[in-house]
Amino acid sequence: MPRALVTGITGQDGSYLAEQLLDRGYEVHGLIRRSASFNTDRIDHLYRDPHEEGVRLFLHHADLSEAGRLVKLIYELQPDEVYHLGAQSHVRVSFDIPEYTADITGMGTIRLLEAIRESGVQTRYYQASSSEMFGTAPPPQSEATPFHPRSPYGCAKVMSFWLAVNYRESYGMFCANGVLFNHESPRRGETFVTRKITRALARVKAGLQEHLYLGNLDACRDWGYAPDYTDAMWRILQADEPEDFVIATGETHSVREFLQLASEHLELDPDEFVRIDERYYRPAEVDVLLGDAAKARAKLGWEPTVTFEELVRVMVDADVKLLDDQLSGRAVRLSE
Ligand code: NAP
Ligand code: F7E
Repeated sequence: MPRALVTGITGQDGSYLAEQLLDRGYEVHGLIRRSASFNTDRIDHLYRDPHEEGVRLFLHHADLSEAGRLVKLIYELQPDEVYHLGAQSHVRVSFDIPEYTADITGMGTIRLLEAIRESGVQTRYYQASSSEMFGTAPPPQSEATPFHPRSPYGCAKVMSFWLAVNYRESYGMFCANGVLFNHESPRRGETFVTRKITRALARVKAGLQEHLYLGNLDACRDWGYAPDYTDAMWRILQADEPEDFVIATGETHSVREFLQLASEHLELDPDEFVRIDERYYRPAEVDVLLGDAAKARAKLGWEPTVTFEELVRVMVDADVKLLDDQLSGRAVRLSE
């Protein structure tokens, strides 16, 4: 049975990836942070008491700030594949906590790669790289596009990208980057713009919220559906050689378009409740992201399966249902 270790298993992508790996017959080990509040909502539906027979999902307390723990886990688990998804992943927040972001999103990668190298474990390593690394580079962006990051988060991800390349070139390790453009789902963190919008719309429609405060509505993103992107991660690690791949839909839409379409789906007029608050502007913005995933299509047979319009509808419907369940006191699971 192949064994995978997933950092960031409690996040949006980690939860879908864990589901898909379990479906593919893997034993899955996830790294979770100690938290005073429960932080495993997205994977609770996968978790079973380890005392039961046939359990294939195991969670381990660790933090990307602690190298010794990472070495111990890699050495003890001897994973066949490591998916490094853990990060301080919020771009706007990275301007407020740049040093922490560099430590976790950047240095965390060195700690993990060193843990693999020092333990001598032969494993395939996936690095969660980001379109945010392209920053001001004009669209479309592909594997050949030079990076020009615009945030501490983007800078930390550039460092991690090159570390994965460097460990591949220096030590012959199987390290591959997935340069993923924005991908969303009903499990998206509540402060990223798509989820912030769909969650607020459900509340406005229900009469629970009067206004929605947003920042730059003109930014354009290439938005895909998260489970398609976690499938790409797995494909990247099954390739014969470790290579870097852009994963994107090849379509770009503005935040304004997302807002308009989502509002129309609930027969709402955004002009009536959306307000602009400059606090959500960034000191430096990434204006247009539009990915060219031709290499992934050709070499991995990867294709996005969900259109922009479908993604908007799925997210709005999920937030309407979530709110409805909360209001009626039904048990709520982010996994639904
Ligand atoms: P996410 O929902 O924000 O999840 C981040 C994960 O990292 C969570 O499990 C979080 O744990 C964990 N984490 C944060 N700080 C940590 C620390 N100090 N030690 C250990 N774990 C820590 O992110 P996502 O959207 O799933 O994205 C997954 C990865 O892909 C991230 O590296 C992100 O930067 C990258 N990426 C995302 C996108 C996108 O559009 N979603 C695009 C390109 C790249 P808690 O649950 O405890 O907070
Ligand atoms: O912002 C604009 C904002 O925070 C998208 C992360 O997963 O994808 C994500 O980073 C756009 C930006 O995502 C609000 O200025 C307007 O232009 O949803 P976001 P992001 O910054 O693109 C990349 C690929 C990652 O790697 C990251 O980990 O929306 N925007 N008004 C707003 N954004 C937010 N968050 N909140 C607003 O009110």
